[in-house]
Amino acid sequence: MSMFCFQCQEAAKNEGCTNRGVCGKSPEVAGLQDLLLSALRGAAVLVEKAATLGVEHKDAGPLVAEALFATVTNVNFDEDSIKSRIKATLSLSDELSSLITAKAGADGCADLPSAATWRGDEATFADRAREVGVLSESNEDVRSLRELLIYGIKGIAAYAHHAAVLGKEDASIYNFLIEALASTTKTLTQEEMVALVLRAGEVAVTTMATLDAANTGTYGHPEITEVPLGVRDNPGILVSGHDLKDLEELLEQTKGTGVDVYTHGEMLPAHYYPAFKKYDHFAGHYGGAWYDQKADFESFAGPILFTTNCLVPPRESYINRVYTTGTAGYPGTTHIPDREPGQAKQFDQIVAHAKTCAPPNAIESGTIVGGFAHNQVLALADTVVEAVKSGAVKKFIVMAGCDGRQKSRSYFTDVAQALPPDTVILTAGCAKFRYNKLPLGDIGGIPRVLDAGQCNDSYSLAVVALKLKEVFGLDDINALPIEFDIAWYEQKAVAVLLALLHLGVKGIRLGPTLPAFLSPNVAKVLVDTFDIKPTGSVQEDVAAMVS
Ligand code: FSO
Ligand code: SF4
Repeated sequence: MSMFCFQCQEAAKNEGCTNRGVCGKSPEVAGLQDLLLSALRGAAVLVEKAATLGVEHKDAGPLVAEALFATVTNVNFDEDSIKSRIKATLSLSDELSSLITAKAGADGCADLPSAATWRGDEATFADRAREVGVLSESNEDVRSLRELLIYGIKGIAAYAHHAAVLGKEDASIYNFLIEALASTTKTLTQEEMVALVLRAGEVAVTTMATLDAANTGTYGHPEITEVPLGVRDNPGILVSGHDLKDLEELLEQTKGTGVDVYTHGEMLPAHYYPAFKKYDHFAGHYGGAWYDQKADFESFAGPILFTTNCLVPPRESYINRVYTTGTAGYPGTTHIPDREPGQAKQFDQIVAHAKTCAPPNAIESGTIVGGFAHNQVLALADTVVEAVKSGAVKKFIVMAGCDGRQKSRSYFTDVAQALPPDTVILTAGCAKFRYNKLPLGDIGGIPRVLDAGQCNDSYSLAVVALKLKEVFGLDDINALPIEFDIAWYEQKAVAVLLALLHLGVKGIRLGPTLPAFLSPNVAKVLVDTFDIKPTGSVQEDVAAMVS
């Protein structure tokens, strides 16, 4: 076994990747990510220790959040990038140790776990990584609860980082990241570990609300929008990932250059924001979900900018057109450096590259409709409530989450097609690409697929559900005519799932498989407490959901 990782839905044999990641992650990068996690745990212990002495380190929270984000599936495959984050984390720990020693003497740093005391240079990273991987915890239930918590906070960290880029930060979120990381070095009871996992759900709600406020405060509230799927005659740049600030700066820097900008994958919902509509050269959406990127990028012909996941190891034929920025990274691609304080990122290289490329080849035509985030749906509340009262809409099916490569994910397309015409699908995240281009029609003007936005905009679906609960005078969200049939892939979906559990949602169907990192006992806790169930056959699930 040269590595062990089971953090995403595509873990080999639904057990774990042991030689090379199904995602393309090398054993070397997997080991470095394990070491980065260990260094972060150690730094978190020192942050907690310093706090007991009244010492705060204001850079710790953002550093930890960004580093956690870099270890999310399909974000960063670049050894050098992960190594520099390990070094930055160890430097943070050095600073904290000095601060603690200055306050409390040498005894201040006594009795710390090895995660907090280990130091080493690059030459020692690989050996240390072998000691600190996921399997270094031998008790499978402890391992399962710790990893469930770690994956939840990876998702939270990603959303917190996006909000921070737009100037919105919440110390309570960073504090929880620290508390959760440090907790995994301690001997806790099962109840204490479960409680932390459930608190991660609460913090995930706070974080998605913070990001929602950051996005809507900066770019306006998403509104119903028809997004073109065809192409124009100019060269183009394709933007993928989730970072709206990167998109904004690229749109500014491509104004008047004769280069158009298109979205791919999870960047589709950018079109729903009023602030981006003023750019005439924001030309439309190109292609399908992230896993379609190899074919989509071949035919796109121009440069592609990855602002976050999901990055698939690029083919030789187009790797020279792939640019990464922020937490994203892949060896052999060009990385656009972070912005200097008070300045925009510099995208001139990618713009110059685009000018040398042919226009994109058309792969689709027509438009796609989205923009049903909470403000827009609540503006239509009367119509929606009337449709429910009249019986025109019998059920809402929340099919949010992520898409992935596995063939079994056709389940979600089949469910969308098999649902009766008096049902409405509420979606967010890249899961939508399984059914958002199907001709499912509308109900009295309400489209049968309502796309709220990116995976973090699952928050919008929760806001809508809570509003409906209030309108219908119910005291339990589960009494609403709403079913949850969630597709998961990576760790942001874990955060979204924990958020739904915190909001009291029960009976969620989760697919296409239950997470490999849930031990039988931990899975039982979730099933018994929240009635979570794996997706089953299309026929049975549809029948149960509409009954
Ligand atoms: Fe998808 Fe990838 Fe948004 Fe994820 S593109 S899978 S949950 O990164 O974040 O929905
Ligand atoms: Fe395997 Fe997923 Fe880990 Fe990649 S992220 S190595 S596919 S479990």
